[in-house]
Amino acid sequence: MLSALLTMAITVPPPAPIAPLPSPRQLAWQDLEFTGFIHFGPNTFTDQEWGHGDEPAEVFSPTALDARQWVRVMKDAGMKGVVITAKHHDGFCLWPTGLSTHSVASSPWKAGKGDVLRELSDACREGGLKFGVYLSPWDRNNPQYGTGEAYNQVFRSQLREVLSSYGPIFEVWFDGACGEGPNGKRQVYDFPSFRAVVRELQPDAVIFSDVGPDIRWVGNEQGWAGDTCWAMLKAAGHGIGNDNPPPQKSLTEGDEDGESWIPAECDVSIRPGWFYHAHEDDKVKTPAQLFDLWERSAGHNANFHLNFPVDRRGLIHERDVASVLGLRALIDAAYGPGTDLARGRSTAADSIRGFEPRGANEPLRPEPFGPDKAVDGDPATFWATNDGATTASMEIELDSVKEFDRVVLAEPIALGQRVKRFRISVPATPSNNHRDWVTLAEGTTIGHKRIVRVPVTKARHVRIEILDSRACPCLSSVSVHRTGETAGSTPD
Ligand code: FUL
Repeated sequence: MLSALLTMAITVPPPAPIAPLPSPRQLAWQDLEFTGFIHFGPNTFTDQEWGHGDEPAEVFSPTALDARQWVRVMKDAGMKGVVITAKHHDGFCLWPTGLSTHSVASSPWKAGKGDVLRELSDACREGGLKFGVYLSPWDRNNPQYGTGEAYNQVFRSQLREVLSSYGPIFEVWFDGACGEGPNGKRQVYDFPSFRAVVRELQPDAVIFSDVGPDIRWVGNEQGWAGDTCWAMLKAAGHGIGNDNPPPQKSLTEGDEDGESWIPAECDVSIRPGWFYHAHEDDKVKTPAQLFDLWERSAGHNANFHLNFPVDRRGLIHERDVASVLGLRALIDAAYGPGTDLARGRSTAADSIRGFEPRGANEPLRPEPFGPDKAVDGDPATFWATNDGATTASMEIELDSVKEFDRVVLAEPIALGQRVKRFRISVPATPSNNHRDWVTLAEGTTIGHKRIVRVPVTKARHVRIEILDSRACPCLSSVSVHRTGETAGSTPD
């Protein structure tokens, strides 16, 4: 009897996915959550943000460049990958390109024998960090820029050099900027052909731009995504950069009815500038400011992409290191192992996929989509409801009355992003009068991870209600946390 019931339970089919869906490369990228960005090049030495392209290669002269230090810092901060400005708008290449003389090969660094991409990709491989590249199509040095196909050919060849010489690349970052080149002309970029090169040489790499195709810019350079943040976007018909971008709101919040799955990446610098300026040494974002941004990016269904302006020595500056490690300490204190008050606690739900009422004397049977799957710590299992449902509610009983100020929700996004509106509540009195709940927070989207800030609350029971959903709701995780006193507290 028991084994018959077990078999039945195990054969309950999962909900059908609802399009659009993430590709495997997009799913893998979203799990990274936190990645590093490095801006380094002639601007570092000339105190500029946008070089003009006529800076002599001699200016590039780091005295103690150590890519292993960069990787160590980023690993210790909990980042999972790094993207470096292989070429910024000034056209200077951090690798010895065969397509131009404006590169490390003409610089005094290592007597022209150095290759920053080699050093960083080697350090990444040793340290277990994914390696990615930013390659600016805008090139203020290349004489071909602005000539049409001739420059597009140069750019594709540069891409080929970079994508075929340094091992696996996880992200290719296409900046949308399109200004004038040395001949005063603007270039019409052939993005479809650029993307084809990436797909050919690095099929697992995600391509970032204003409109994807894999990852979208979040619409600001401050490091946060909207409270509402869909992975979907109405991208069709929209180009990159000045070329008719979708409304800002769409980039920041996504589009519930978007036809394309293009999740957001929140890029921001740890200092005001992207490149190093000594006068910004006292303007490094504090751990609390970074924690606030981390929660509003990684915790708003996006990834947090934090830039380090590597300094003139070729190192991540001590103050930046201290701040980002301070961020890590705040994340660990709030969300690290052992902090989740809901993990493994008992749960109940008003709706369970495939649930069949059992007789009084029948044994309890495992429910493959029970609410316990949202608190088991396994992202592969999830609470799900029957097809056709658009609302549902589950409760968690903590092991005693606990104090908390964050509730973190997650959907199994491989099945598509579903939830449109949710509410979190607790009993009005800790004695748990279930007829009398008070709302702590209401929100809209969930997606990969939604960190919900709630007032500091003492309760034993926590209720999550899904109030509306594009398809039957599913939650792969609900966790409950107390952040430290110094953590960010900017309201949503
Ligand atoms: C922008 C560029 O113009 C900035 O210099 C920087 O690289 C930033 C990440 O992207 O579009």
